[in-house]
Amino acid sequence: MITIHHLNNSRSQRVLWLLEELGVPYEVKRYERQTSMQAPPALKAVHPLGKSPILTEGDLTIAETGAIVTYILETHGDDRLVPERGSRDYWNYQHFLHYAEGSAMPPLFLKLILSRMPKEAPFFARPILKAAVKAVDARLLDAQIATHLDHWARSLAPTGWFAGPEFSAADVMMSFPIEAAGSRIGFGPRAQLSAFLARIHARPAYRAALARGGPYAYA
Ligand SMILES: N[C@@H](CCC(=O)N[C@@H](CS)C(=O)NCC(=O)O)C(=O)O
Repeated sequence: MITIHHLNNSRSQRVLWLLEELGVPYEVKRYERQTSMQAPPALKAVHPLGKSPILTEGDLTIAETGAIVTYILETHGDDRLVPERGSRDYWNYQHFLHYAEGSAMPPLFLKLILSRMPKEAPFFARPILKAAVKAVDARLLDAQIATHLDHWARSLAPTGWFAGPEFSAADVMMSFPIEAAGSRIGFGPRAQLSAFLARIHARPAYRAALARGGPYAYA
C-alpha cells in the first residue's frame, strides 16, 4: 500500500489528487507545519530532506513530487494520464512534469519569502528591507514571473490542458504553481489560468483529495 507523508496545506496535495484520479488506494500520514511554516522534524526520519511529499511503499522511499508522480504512473497508472509515448503531446507532458518544480516554482517561492522579510524584521530595518525587496521584484522577479504566466496561458489556449486534448498528470503538476500564483500575485488578463483552476477544482477526484488532505489554502 502506498503511504503519502503529507504536510498540511502544501504541494503534497497534488499527489493525493493524482491517486484519487487513478483510483489507487493509499494511506495518508499527516504532518503539521510548525509556526515557522517549516515541516516538523519527524519528516526527516522518513527522508533526510524532511520535505513533503514523500511516498513510501514497502521498503521504497521517494521524495520530490515529479519523481513520485512518475513512480505512481509507472507502477499503478496502466498508461492513464500520460499522452501517447513519443508524441508531441508526450514531450509537452515531459516539459511540464519537470518545469513545474524546476522553473515555475523557484521565482514564486523567492517572491513569497522576500515579501515576508520586512514584516519579520525589527521595525528600524523594515524601510531598508522593503526598498531592497521592491528592487529585486522590479529588476528580476516580476518580469520573470510574467514570462511564466504568459507561457502557461499560451500553452493552455489550444485545448485548456497542458499536454494535448486530454487531462493528464502534467495538469496535476502545474496546478500548484498556478494556484500559488493566483493566490499571491493574480493572473492579470490571462483568463485561461482562472478557467483552468475552475476546471480542476470542479473535478470529483480533486475534491476527494481535499477531503483526505485537510484544509488547503488554494482551493
Ligand atoms: N520540489 C520539492 C519541494 C518540496 C517542498 O519544499 N515541500 C514543502 C511543502 S509545500 C515543504 O515540505 N515545506 C516545509 C519545509 O521546507 O520545511 C517537491 O516538489 O517535492
